[in-house]
Amino acid sequence: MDFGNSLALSLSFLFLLAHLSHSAIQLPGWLGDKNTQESVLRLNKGAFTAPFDPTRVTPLSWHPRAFVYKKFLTDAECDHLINLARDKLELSMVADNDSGKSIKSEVRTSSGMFLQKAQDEIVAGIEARIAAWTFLPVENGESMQILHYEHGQKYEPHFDFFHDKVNQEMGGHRVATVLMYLSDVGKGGETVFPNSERKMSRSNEDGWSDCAEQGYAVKPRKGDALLFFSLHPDATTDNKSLHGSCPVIEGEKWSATKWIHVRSFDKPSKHENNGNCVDENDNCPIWAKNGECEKNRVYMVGSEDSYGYCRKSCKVCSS
Ligand code: PD2
Ligand code: ZN
Repeated sequence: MDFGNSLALSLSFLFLLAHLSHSAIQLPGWLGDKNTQESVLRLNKGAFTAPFDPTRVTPLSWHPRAFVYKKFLTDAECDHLINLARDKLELSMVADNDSGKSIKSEVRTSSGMFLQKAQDEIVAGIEARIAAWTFLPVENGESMQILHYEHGQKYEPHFDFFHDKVNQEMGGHRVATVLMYLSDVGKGGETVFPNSERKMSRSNEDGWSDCAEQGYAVKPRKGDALLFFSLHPDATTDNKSLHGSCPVIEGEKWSATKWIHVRSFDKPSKHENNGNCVDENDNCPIWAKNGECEKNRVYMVGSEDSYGYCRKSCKVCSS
């Protein structure tokens, strides 16, 4: 096994450990030991939420890595999220590729708003279920964004990872996105992956819009959730993760987006506090000694659009 693979494996293992130790605080345990259907996850304040049910997850594509979870949300949860957002919608913005600032753009014509993290028990329950599904801790997630698309409204194909460094200061790159569909859509509104290896293939149903023909498409169905990764397992950006929301042709579309970062989005890491001149892994000195600064440059040192994890040991800090 080459080092890239073993590094990715050990990163996954660390992720798992971080997730489990985090879960031990946030999610003290499974209750109800007879069968999964009766089990629930207990949240911090003693509230309960439905567990992650792996039998409802189907892999859609490996390039990009994308999965659909049927009925991830109950109808009541979907209606609750819509009701929290309905009166607070504003024109959606996009991040400017150079400055990282939020700007209005023809690329994205929906309206939306951000909830607060753990705003209420239902939101906290959904966030806990997302963490259980993705193996990524709740603290790595941004607050949930609720989106509303009316006739003709769309989000042109884009990447969820950032092209600027400003937006990576909190939590690093976005590694994964969970898109939850809160309503059925008469026609259109599909999520489309124009660069997917499964181009032009999709489930065998009628009623797809022309826009859905530009790649692999997923139809919005109330309660279903789509998980896809914007980074490869070695933490480089995945150009196959390009995706968009097709124009709504009939009806309206409500969705909720949870963007998840590689590190905590709630508290700044060492990396963000100390002018980037730190190692973020205890193994950095030994890896650097073994030549990994050259062999695994993107992870160790970074690239044009992201910082590496062993900048101190690789001696690339400017200060
Ligand atoms: O609402 C969607 O379907 C959608 C599609 C693509 C949302 C996003 N991207 C996003 O919020 O990043
Ligand atoms: Zn997106």
